[in-house]
Amino acid sequence: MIEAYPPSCIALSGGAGGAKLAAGLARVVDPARLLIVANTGDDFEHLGLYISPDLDTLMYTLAGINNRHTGWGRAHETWTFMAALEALGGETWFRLGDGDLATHVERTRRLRADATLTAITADFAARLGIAARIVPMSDDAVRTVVDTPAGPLAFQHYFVRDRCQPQVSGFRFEGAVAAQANPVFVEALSDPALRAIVICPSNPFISIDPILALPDIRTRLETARAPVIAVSPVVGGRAVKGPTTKMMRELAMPESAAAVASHYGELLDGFVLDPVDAPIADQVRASGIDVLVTNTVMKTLADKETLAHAVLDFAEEYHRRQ
Ligand code: FO1
Repeated sequence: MIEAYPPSCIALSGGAGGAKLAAGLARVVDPARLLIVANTGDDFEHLGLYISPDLDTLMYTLAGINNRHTGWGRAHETWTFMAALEALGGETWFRLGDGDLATHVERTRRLRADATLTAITADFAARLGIAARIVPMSDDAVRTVVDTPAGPLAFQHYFVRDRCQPQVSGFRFEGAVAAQANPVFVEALSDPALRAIVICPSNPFISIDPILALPDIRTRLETARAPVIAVSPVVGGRAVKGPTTKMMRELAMPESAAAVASHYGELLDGFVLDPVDAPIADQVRASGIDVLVTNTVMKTLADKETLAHAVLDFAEEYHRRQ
């Protein structure tokens, strides 16, 4: 087990978009002092396997073995299992690559042997050579349910089986009230060494809100000594990836970065906007949130590192002003 130091930076993240910034942060801070808190609201049981998509996307991305084209699963994947399953009439709407399958089989085996998701993730990450700490937001079951006019949908049914087509009317995070936020996360929030809390550019509704729904987390974030800084997942009125702006439209919200900032509300000390959205910076500032305008579209590793540096400098500037 890698010696755990008090984290200087906590990153809240879902899958693809958030994982890019998490990877950038892991390159610019001492990774042993970076704590990445992963959304587990997308987790589900499928084919008898426990699947945790955002934990896996974060692990694979930090290990450099993520599939850049799909935004999930592994690179250089093979699909023998899927083809064989199809031939047997099994469910293939949720695609499991052969290498990715090993993650789900071994995680499921360990969970059945009473290991915690936290412990399993720490061991998998160490084996993948990841120095940053990745923890699930909770070891208790929290499941995102998508409310639609035709009734509630389990998250992966909405996201993958129905390809985000249904109109959303709201989200619920079943189990969140009774769940215990990961003690590693809770402890880090009150650590005097903490310099920054970063809400990565993931989908606010399905990747970040489940974390914020855990007991006392909003309060702990608001009272933490470190600034809470969110990077906008919306640029020029469009989501960098995924259904964020479609959801905003369906929730009758403006499809703008400013609407994301006000969605997080009181929580935020800082908000990072792409230069495309510089014209709305004053609108966000008007609600008492500091704004940094810098490139938030991460195409290269250098982009991820540059954004990570900018966010951490933004946090240090906040401390200087206290
Ligand atoms: N997303 C898809 O759109 N289609 C898939 O077949 C699919 C399979 C899959 C397998 C493992 C995994 O960790 C993620 C997978 N995802 C797939 C993405 C997943 O639904 C999303 O990453 C999250 O749940 C939302 O960020």
